[in-house]
Amino acid sequence: MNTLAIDIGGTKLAAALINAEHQIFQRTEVSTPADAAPLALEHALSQLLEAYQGQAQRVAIASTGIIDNGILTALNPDNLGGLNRFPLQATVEKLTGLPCIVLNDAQAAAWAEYCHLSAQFKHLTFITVSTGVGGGIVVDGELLSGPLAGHIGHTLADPQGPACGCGRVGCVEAIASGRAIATAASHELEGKNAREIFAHAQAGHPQAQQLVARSAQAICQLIANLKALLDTDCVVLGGSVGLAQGYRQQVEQQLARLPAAFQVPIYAAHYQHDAGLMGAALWSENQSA
Ligand code: ADP
Ligand code: BMX
Ligand code: ZN
Repeated sequence: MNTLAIDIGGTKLAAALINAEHQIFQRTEVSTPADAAPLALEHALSQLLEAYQGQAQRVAIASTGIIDNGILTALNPDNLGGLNRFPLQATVEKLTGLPCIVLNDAQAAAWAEYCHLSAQFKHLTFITVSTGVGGGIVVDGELLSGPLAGHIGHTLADPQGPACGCGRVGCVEAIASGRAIATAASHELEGKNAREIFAHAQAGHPQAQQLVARSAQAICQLIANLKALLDTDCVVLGGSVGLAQGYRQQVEQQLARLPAAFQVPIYAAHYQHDAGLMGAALWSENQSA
C-alpha cells in the first residue's frame, strides 16, 4: 500500500510516495502559485500529481490554512492568495480518483514528530517557522485536530508590532515568519527573501542578524507561553526558517535566559522538511485503522 502524500505550503507544494514501511520516495516539489486563486492551485496540483498516476491507493494532504471537513480557508490571506472555502479534498479526489484525507500542515508535522518521540513524551508541540508560523499540539498522546487548533502564529507577540494578514496586530507570525523577516528588511536587504537574509546574517550583516534575532526572540517567548499554557514536554522546530543553520540554537539561548519554570527541550524536526508529508501519511493510517 502506497500513500501519495502532499504538503501545501505558502512557498512550495511537495509530493511523495510513502510505502507501508514509511519510506519516502519519488519526492517532487514545485512553487506555490503566486496567484493562488482556486484555479491556479488546482492547476499546480494537477501538474504535480500527474507523475504519480496508478502508483498509490490513497492520498494524504498536509496543508497550510484552516482545514474544516476537507475545505481550506486561509487564516492569513497574505499567505495563500486569500483562498476562501477551497474544496481541497474534493479537488484532489477528482484529480486522482483516490480517497483522500486533509489535515493542517503543522498539525500533520506534529503527529509525525509525536509518533517518532512517543516513547519519551506524551505532550509535544510542533512549531513551523516557514512562510508563516504554524503549530500542532499533542496532549496526552492526542493531536488537537480542530480547524483552528494550534494556530499559535496568531497569538500576540508585540502589541506595538506590525499588522498581521489575519486581521490582528502584532502576531508572532507578523514578526517571526519568513515572510515577516523579508517584509521588515530595508536598505540593501529590501526585496530579499528570508533565505537570502539568513545568508547575509551568516556573513555578519548587522541588519540581517537583527532580523533573525527578532524572529528567534518571538519564537522563544511563544515557547515560554506554550509551556505556561500546556506544560508541554518538548517543542519540535521545523519549517525552512526553523531548520536554518543556527536558528534553533538562538531560540535555545534566548529561552535559557528565562526563569526555570519556562524551560523545555527544543528539538529539530526528525523528519526535517518532510514532517508534513510523513504526518499526513501516518494520520491517514490512523483514520483507516
Ligand atoms: P512552506 O512555507 O511552503 O512550507 P518553507 O518551510 O520552505 O515552505 O518556508 C518558506 C520560507 O523559508 C520562505 O520565507 C523562504 O525564504 C525561507 N527559507 C527557505 N530556505 C531557507 C534557508 N535555508 N534559511 C532560511 N530561510 C529559508
Ligand atoms: C499560517 C496559516 C496556518 C499555517 C501556518 C504555516 C494560512 C494560509 N496558514 O499561520 O494554517 O499552519 O501559516 O504555514 O492562513 P506555512 O505555509 O508557513 O507552512
Ligand atoms: Zn495573525
